[in-house]
Amino acid sequence: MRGLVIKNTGSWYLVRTDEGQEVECKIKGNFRLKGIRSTNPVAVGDYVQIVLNTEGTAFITEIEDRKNYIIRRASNLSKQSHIIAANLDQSLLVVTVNYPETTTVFIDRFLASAEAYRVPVKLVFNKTDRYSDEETSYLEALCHLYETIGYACFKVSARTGEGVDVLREELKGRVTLFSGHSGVGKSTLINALLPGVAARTGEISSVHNKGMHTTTFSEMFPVPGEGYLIDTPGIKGFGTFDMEQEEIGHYFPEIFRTSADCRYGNCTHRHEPGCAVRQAVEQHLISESRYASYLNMLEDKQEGKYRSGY
Ligand SMILES: Nc1nc2c(ncn2[C@@H]2O[C@H](COP(=O)(O)OP(=O)(O)OP(=O)(O)O)[C@@H](O)[C@H]2O)c(=O)[nH]1
Ligand SMILES: [Mg+2]
Ligand SMILES: [Zn+2]
Repeated sequence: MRGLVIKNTGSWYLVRTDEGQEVECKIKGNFRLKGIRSTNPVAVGDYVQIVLNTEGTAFITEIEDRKNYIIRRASNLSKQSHIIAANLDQSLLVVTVNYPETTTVFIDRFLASAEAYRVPVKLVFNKTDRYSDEETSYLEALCHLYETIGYACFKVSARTGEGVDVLREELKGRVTLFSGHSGVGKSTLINALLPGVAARTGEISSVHNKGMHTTTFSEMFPVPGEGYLIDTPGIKGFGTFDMEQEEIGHYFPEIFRTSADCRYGNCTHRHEPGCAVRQAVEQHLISESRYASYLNMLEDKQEGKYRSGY
């Protein structure tokens, strides 16, 4: 029997069969992603074959080839990876300029990783009801920056409903991954977008101005008509998993376009003479914050470490 993995709670997987039945499943056999050690061989969004047993549960016996997937390092020191979700049409990165703060380094690392996995990303700026004038101006400046590069931006408030109808249109007929720091309001937004769904939400800590990791497992919710929305646990960092140093510039669209004019083909845009990217930064054609994020990603390649802070 064929089905879709809609939830992953540690050792159990909830599978919705093509007939619409929901079955709790375990894994049988040894699934390996070519050469990559993963903490979860099967991910939300995977299409699988299952074999029912007499207790009404089932074994997952086969995974269909994935169209794509988003993966990250399981933890700071770990060599293992964690597949966040598979078979995505797009990813929405939920961002807040405050409560909690999302830095441009975090945004840019996420965007670059999604480019590497060929998953289109859009940015959703949430909690517009809560910002000061200064924070609102900063948010406007960020939207302008990312729209100029080519990333669509949406301004919403899950609390007041502002912008939610416009965002709902983006979900129709697509499998969409929701990502972002803990506490930015992913689950609250899902509840606003899909009435009838009850995603669990939590407060942000008043002491640390950070989320409390309320959502602990990825889960797919059906979008009326067609499509799915995937709620995920908040992420702290996004390691540059399986990305080569020379590749990083390819995943910053404006840096990649400009690099065609660098004197050297293998220019890393740091200190090489005739670097068109550095010149564009000086002329404010490429934003300093984007260039800083690029350097930040290059650096952790050089140091060979994963930066938990991003
Ligand atoms: N003012 C305001 N608060 C919001 C908004 N959206 C969410 N919140 C609040 O932010 C807090 C965190 O919301 P969640 O939806 O649990 O955040 P999350 O991103 O799912 O967090 P994790 O599951 O931990 O990753 C809750 O107290 C929400 O009520 C918003 O648009 N405006
Ligand atoms: Mg949540
Ligand atoms: Zn260069």
